[in-house]
Amino acid sequence: MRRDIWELEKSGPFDPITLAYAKAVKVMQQRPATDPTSWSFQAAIHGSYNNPPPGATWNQCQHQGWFFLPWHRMYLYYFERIVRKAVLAAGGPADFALPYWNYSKPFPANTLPTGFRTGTLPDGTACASPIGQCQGALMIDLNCAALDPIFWLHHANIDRLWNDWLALGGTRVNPPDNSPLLAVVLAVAGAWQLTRAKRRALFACGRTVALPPLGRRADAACTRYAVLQAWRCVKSCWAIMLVMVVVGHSSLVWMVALTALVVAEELTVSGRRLTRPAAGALGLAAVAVALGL
Ligand SMILES: [Cu+2]
Repeated sequence: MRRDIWELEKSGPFDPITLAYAKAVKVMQQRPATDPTSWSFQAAIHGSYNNPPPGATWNQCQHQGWFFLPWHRMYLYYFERIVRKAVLAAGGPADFALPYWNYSKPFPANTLPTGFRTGTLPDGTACASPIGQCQGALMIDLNCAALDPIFWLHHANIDRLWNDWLALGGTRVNPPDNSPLLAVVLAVAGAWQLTRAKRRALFACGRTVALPPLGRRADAACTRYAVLQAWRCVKSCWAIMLVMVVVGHSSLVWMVALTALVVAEELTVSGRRLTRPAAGALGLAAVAVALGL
């Protein structure tokens, strides 16, 4: 169970949980940088100025997107397991979990917990300090943030807020996994590209008519033409539009690719030659989504 750090530290720095964490941090800092369970390696998974050793996946942190929450939850989960192992190996509390820092509470909870301000452990030994390009206020730099022990308590708090938000209920739910539906609509869109109806609609979509030059007759003809034309375009592209609906606004890449396809088909002379290659691409995308690639 993750606890509120300021509840733990109410009566002073280094309660058993904070102390166990501090000691585990030190153990991890003493491990060689090539050890995936070392402090610097764990931090580098988030971000680093150094080049990753062969086979390591560094610089993975996900920000400014929906993936921020699940990515950091996953990251925190494995980090906590590593810390727990070090805590237990050192004879620390059996119920150890990372505390969280709820900085939205009033003073003093909105300040850095006391145990995190000192450079010395209660036994008099010094905490190791970061080296290289990461100095000073680590949390303001994504390539250094995870080197700061408070980083993990900040993310434990975000992880908690996610749960609190869900617990409020109503429309607050995690987005559903719509990949099975997406695979189906992609397959449908691919198949539709191969039909004669699609090619006929696309051909009709590009047709122009002569309109009366002036007056009410021109207005009426314009309106009629616009409605007819819109209908033809929907008939040509409904399947691709369906894919867009299912994808939603979750992925810019999908939006750009599908819009480019529609524009190329409808607005270029050679667009009609695109129907078959596009069918192939949509079919491949359907398979990729179905396989979870
Ligand atoms: Cu991050």
